[in-house]
Amino acid sequence: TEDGYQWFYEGRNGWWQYDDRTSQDIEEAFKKGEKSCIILVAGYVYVVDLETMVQQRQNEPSRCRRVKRDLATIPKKGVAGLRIE
Ligand code: V3L
Repeated sequence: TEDGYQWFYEGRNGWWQYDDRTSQDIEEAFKKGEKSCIILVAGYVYVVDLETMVQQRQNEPSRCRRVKRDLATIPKKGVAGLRIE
């Protein structure tokens, strides 16, 4: 975002940045004070819960990861599964 913040989801030993479009959608919901945001990941519907700060696959909620809003400059594994070495 313009203020330098991005959205991240948890990997095995670090954080992945959401792709830009999805991060923008989550940020918009967050700024509006919405409780959750629906996103699409590789054809699957996920709910990002902005109160508990997790994402869960809609029809398989055991697929659950923590999410966070943090500065774009933090150490990260990559963006949406694309590693930065
Ligand atoms: N954006 C992109 N891919 C995602 C997202 C998302 N928001 N959520 C889940 N996936 P699950 P390490 C992740 C992918 O939660 O080595 C990373 O992006 C998820 O990809 O069970 O553990 C890496 O590509 C996983 O492949 O629904 O840090 C990969 O894991 C798949 O959806 C390995 O990362 C199922 O996730």
